[in-house]
Amino acid sequence: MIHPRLKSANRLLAGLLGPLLGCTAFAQPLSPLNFPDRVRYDGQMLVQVELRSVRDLMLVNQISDDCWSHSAGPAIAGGMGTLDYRMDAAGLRTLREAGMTCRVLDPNLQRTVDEEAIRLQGAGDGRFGPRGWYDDFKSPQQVSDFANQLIAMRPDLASRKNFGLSLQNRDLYFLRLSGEPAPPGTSKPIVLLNSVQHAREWITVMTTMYIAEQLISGYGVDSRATQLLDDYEVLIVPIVNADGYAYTWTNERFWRKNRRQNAGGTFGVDLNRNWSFAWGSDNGSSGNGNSETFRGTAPFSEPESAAMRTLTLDNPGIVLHLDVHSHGQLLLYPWGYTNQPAPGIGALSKLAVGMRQAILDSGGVPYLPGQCYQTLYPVSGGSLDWYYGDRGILSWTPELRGPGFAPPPSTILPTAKEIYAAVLWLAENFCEADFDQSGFMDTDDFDAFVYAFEEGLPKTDFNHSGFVDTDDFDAFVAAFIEGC
Ligand code: 0X9
Ligand code: ZN
Repeated sequence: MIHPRLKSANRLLAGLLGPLLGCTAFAQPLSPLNFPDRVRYDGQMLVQVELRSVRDLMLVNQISDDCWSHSAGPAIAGGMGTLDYRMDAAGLRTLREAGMTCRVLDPNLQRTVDEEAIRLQGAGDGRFGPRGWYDDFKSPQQVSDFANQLIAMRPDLASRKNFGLSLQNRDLYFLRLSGEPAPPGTSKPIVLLNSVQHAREWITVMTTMYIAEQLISGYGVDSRATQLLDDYEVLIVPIVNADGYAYTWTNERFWRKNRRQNAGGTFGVDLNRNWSFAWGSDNGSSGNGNSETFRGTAPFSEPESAAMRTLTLDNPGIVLHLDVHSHGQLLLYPWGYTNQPAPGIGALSKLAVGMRQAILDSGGVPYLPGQCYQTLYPVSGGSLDWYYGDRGILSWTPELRGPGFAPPPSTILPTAKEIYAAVLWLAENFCEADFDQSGFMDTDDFDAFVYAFEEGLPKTDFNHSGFVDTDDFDAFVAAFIEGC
């Protein structure tokens, strides 16, 4: 803790020197270092815990509520896998005394946070190194400025729109990218990407911004970027949890939730437990405001998740969705709320396996595809299940690279590049004519379409015109004949 007297001396000094140096406090780079009230992590470490039984899991959950990552369950014979937790030395001792195998991944989280803050302060002068904008993580303002620069580069391809306000009245915005327009009376299928529902997962923002940049700067130059923007419209929400993300830059680096003041003096709702599909289960979320997975008082009680819902309903052409998180090198698909397989799991899994391969082919690291519930842990009220279960939109949650939430900045570009490769592959291999989502196309798809079309179901609006008519039938037949 900084001594309060030192704090006021600092303020005094800033007040005197600011005008002399011709600058104000706001001209300083936004670095956590400029915020003396930030939460400290003295004595805290990141520990990878090997779980062999449910008893192990229960014990570790008594020690720490802050799970940071996850490895594959099947990776350890006869066990349940490993999980990474933030804890102190006493917690580690308790686990070891109970016979559990623990590996300290980061012995000193405060040092990691300090090193990052010093680096970010140095990087805040507007000059870039060899990796350009991806040299280091970027503050909310820097992300917004970069979005504007991208749009200024190609206003014919890219635009930006606000779609709501956060709890603390920050603008929530998305980028819309699109090349050739759809034929009159129809619209193109839409890919929706969003990052940072969880405030501390900074690398996810860098990744979706990289995808935006690659598509914009690659249009007309790179055939794959061009094709993607001609075939689809792409919506990108770089910052869902606007208040939480800002808060991690100023006050608490490892904050996860939004900034709701809950009853009982606790703060924050986990936005990824606040969606209405399977909301409310204690298996995969918590009813306790103190918990890192607090689901809120009602589905969509939070303006940030509610605005995402509205954005989605306002864009009925969305066919693919990625909710980008970190970390764990996973490609998760529904369901999160149950271990039962989702109907249509064939297509979800086949496309996840394809994305894994595309990542590897691009020179990236291995990502493990799998159903969220078993591959990671139960999640109820998450966006993944809502997109798939409520809207019928194919949805995945990539968990990007770590280590931790403050990885070295050299991790940013390789991570962003591999996820861009996955998105390109996904868009190129997604097949709307696989109507029954079995993972391959056959006469069952034809039968399923005809049946749904006769019923007038909204999902047979195949040309995305806003209503179902014989043009949709013709569009489906054309796609079916073309094959996948
Ligand atoms: O717990 C989560 O919300 C995600 N993991 S994280 O470590 N980034 O917090 C996993 C979410 C998977 N998606 C859904 N089941 N909705
Ligand atoms: Zn997350």
